[in-house]
Amino acid sequence: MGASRLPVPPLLVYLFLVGITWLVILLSEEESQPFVVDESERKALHRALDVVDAAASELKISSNLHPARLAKCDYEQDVDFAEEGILHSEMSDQESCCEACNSDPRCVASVLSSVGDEPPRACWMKYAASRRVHKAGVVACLPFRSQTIKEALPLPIEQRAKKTAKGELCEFRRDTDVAPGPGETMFEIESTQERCCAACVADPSCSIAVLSSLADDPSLACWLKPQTEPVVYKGGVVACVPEKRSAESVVAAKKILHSKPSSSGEYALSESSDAGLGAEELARRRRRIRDAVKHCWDGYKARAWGHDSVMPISGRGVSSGFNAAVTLVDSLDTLKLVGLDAEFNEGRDYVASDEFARKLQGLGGSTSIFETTIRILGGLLGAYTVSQDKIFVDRARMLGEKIRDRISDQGLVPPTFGASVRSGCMSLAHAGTTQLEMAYLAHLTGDASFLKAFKFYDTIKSKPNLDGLYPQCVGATSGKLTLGAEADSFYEYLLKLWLMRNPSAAAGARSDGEEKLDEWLWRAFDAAADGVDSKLATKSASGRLFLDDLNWRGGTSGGFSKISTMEHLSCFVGGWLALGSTHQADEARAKRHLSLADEIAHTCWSMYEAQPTRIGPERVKKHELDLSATDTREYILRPEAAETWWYMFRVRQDANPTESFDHYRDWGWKAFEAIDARLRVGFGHASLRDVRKAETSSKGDVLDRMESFWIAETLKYFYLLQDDKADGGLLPLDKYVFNTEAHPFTTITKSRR
Ligand code: DMJ
Repeated sequence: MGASRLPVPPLLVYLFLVGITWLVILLSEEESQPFVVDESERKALHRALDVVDAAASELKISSNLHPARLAKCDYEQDVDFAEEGILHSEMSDQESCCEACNSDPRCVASVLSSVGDEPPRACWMKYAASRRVHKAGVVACLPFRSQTIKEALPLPIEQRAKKTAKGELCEFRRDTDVAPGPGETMFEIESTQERCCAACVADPSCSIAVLSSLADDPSLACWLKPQTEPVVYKGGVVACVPEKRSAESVVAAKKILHSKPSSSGEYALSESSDAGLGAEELARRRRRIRDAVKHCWDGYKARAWGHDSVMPISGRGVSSGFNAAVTLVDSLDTLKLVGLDAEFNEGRDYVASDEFARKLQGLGGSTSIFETTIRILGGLLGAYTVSQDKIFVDRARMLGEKIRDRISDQGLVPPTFGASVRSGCMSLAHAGTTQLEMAYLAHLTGDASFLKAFKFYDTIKSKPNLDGLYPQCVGATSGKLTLGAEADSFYEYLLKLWLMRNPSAAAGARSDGEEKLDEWLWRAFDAAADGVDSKLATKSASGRLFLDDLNWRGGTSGGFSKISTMEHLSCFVGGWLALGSTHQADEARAKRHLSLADEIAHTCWSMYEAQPTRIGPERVKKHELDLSATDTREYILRPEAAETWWYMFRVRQDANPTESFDHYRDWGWKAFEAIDARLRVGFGHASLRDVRKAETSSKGDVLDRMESFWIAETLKYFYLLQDDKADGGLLPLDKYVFNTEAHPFTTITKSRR
């Protein structure tokens, strides 16, 4: 074990101090012993904890392992837990397995399987660990934190009241909180019910103490509050009221335990409880999502810095797709948005480094131009939008020139840097997904040569289409018509480029040519929106609206057949239609498009809700939500459902500020919680082989893969959905346009063509 590698003197000091501290705690918890802590004892306790922390940081110098984590692990030989776990990694060891549990706030214990197990020496994370079983060769690790977790479990009813040494009765109330107010203080982190209550008894200004839940950030923190109102119901929290201070409002909290909680499981007692999610709940959700972003960033930083991505289970760095730190660049604006400024700055410094410049120069060969454009160029431009740091424009220009030089005179884009535009089917999505990035880059640099990308619109406008829907291969006279793979973002950019160029603001300043482009963009978007409505939207037997694909045989008179397939990718259509509807002059059309968008948003939610994991699949076939007809049940952390829920929420809330559209937020929150619970692993979030399988039972159920769009898009949309700013949110839709990878660009009021 790692402990034997530690130098003896500091270790002994440390263990001695831990022992003393635990003795103090244990004595205070004995039923017959007073657990009141007076001011001097509290200070002494804090001093002892400070010394422990100091000793821990001293150990850091001479240990490869995080000393606090190491010291807080308690190994047990031949012990397993019967509860199902999540496979964290194979061929692990005691220390990494324990460390993995320590870095996941929901992990109660981890278990390293024996050499004879299948798979051998695998590390399993357990989120419950009360059924202890004997199993030879297995090693269980209980993080020190589990002690406090055990103490924080809901108390049996007879233990709700305890007498203090002074004869005061301390009453515990499960799931009862008091909303934050002036004068409250945090007593300590990683507290327990008894210590928290004793601290309140000892503090004359304290009326109620609240121990936060395991899911809170920080978890199990003890808050001392002078105020007892407003009382709120909050699952997992325990309030403690010293008898003499017990307030009526706390008694009132009992009443609501019998009421139906809101869909989020929590609601305020106050009259305003029906008016939508409170600021506190939204803040709690944002904290959880921020924590997920940080977890992934930390994993990437620790194991894959400078590589394209981290393999979230094994912690290996991989650079096979780009060799240009794609996760780092793709994550930057999300880091800034969620308030992880230090992490953003680390990333920014890497972008400014010569190493990164060399990587950009080296891009070529089999690297996808489409993915490079949306993830890396888009990531650099989004980072500029949120920071105004010119280094991002410099780097974007370097990369933009490379991409511009690969675009043909017809505006076509080869699949890779090394391929030619002449070979085979030219993808509609590839050719139609550089214009937004190039327009923004031209705007920021003043270099109109980037607008070469617009040439594609001259090419496509004369090509055959059916009701505004074009085949996946540019110029084909028949073939697949879809808003899924190989086509999706072409349609997305028709609207978004039109929006970015802000025609209403710049109309007077344009030449004829520019007006024509903008007019065509809008008409092409509008026609495609109608095409989706009339040709692709199909009601299933159960009344849900799906987006089918068409096999088009060419011509305009009925030469097509439907393919009942809807990809997760197509879920973006709801957001696209909702956004477009806000610019429709014709009210009836706007209403029709918004209602279609809403039905798509609902269907995409059903794709999640119908699965035992509550996570949506890659593809549904024959409208079967039980996935009996699909050819893949994977979930690879895709964003499109969350994207549509966010647009629907934003568009409808902006139009009706007094109404509540929290159901979209709740969908996003439930999806986030489901993904976080099922897929959070040691170095990020893994992907899922089968969304119908709620438990991991064999190798390969959880895939060692975290695409960069998880942080760039999915977590960003989850976060934006919980934004509570009344003025239209963090990135209002009238000021920002998102590229297809969710990187925010500002609208351009001055035409540069
Ligand atoms: C993202 O990279 C982009 O949204 C792209 O347009 C297609 N989908 C992936 C994520 O699903």
